[in-house]
Amino acid sequence: MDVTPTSSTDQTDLAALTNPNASPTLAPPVLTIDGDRLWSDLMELATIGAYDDEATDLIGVNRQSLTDEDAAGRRLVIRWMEEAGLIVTVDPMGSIFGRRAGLRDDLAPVMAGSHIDTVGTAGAFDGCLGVLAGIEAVRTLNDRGITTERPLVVAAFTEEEGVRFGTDMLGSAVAAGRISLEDAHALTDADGLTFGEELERIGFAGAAPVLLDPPHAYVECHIEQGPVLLREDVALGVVTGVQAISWQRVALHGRAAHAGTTPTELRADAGLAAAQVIVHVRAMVDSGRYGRLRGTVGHIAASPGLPSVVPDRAEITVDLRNPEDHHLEAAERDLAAFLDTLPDTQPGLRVETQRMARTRPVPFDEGVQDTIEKSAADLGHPVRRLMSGAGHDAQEIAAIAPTAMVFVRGQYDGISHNPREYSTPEDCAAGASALANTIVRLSQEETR
Ligand code: HGY
Ligand code: MN
Ligand code: MN
Repeated sequence: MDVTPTSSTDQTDLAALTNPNASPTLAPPVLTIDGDRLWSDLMELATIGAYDDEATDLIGVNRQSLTDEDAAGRRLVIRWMEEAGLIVTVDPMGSIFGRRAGLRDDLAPVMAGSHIDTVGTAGAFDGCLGVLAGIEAVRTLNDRGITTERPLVVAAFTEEEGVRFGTDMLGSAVAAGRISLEDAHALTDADGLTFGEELERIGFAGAAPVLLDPPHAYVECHIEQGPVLLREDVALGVVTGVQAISWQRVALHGRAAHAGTTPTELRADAGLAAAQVIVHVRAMVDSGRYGRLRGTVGHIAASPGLPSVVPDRAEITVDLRNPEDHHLEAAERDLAAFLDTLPDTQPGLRVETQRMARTRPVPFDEGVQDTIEKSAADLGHPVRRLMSGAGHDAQEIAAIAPTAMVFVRGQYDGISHNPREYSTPEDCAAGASALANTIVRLSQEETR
């Protein structure tokens, strides 16, 4: 890590940052974080929940929220936060906050954060980069003896992925008031264990307030998880917002029957119905009627799952996304109308749907975007502004504070939610340095 004041003015600026009476408007020095230290943390955290991924022949990460692996990852991150001098608190969702005092400690803090829970087939970067970059920014300030005007907070929100308890951005949605603590604690996983029970079991039911005091601003550093920055040969992106997300579970109830003896016209084949839904989702996307709709049936299960038995039950999840909410609503109506027609196609077939998640498109704060762009430019990095295809904690915190994100280029066409997810040490360091400089700039602001 090194703060490299490039001119005497920067020296003055540096002094200004440590002198409580100095004018906070001086431009701060350009900070560069310790990329090796950040990379070492990323790789160490990735060992927790590591598994041999047969499909890719790589080491993947499975550290789903509130598992023992997640608890171990939490303890490691809390240790790193405390070693960096942060005062750590935990809220009743298990979200972790590390606070660093500012010269004007009564002011609302600048917050940087993300998540450390992962999907079941993850790489080392999704979420973790944002939390560890926040800690690295603090270490960089410590190394140079810089105290920012405003306090800083590094956050790790619980269950951002939503793959265990069925609703993504859960911890940040509760902190920002979109989902109640009671509803969140009542959510269950595939084994019927509730979020609340599992949080108690791993010992992370914290006593901090449920609702987050609105920070002055929130910035999240995240791997892009898509191909745009790589294709345009740009290391960093400034995120303009997040598209709308709709998750629902569809259960199809038919009738079990012998695969050989049962005439086709007497069947209520749940597996067939599930296949028809999957084809219909893709047909909606290909129709062009719903703008830039993306549709994914990620979970497909049929029971009893035996070769000679007609499935009597099938369950699928439908993930629909769209930058324009009116198109997403129209696609949801289309799907609902299609599901209503299915019972007529097979006598006795019944269809059940359950809403899992629904978030609207979220635009990010222009001013925070501009601050990120300035910080990246100070580091010699041009940026590309882009919308996020993935959901993020930032979209929840945007409801209570000016918010934006810095994206870091991913390799291998930006694959993510897969062990092949990868960004280079250099690009991760660039993203973390841009984050560090952004939070310092934001910490000097009187108001927004
Ligand atoms: O689903 C998402 O986009 C995010 O990874 N939770
Ligand atoms: Mn993420
Ligand atoms: Mn993710």
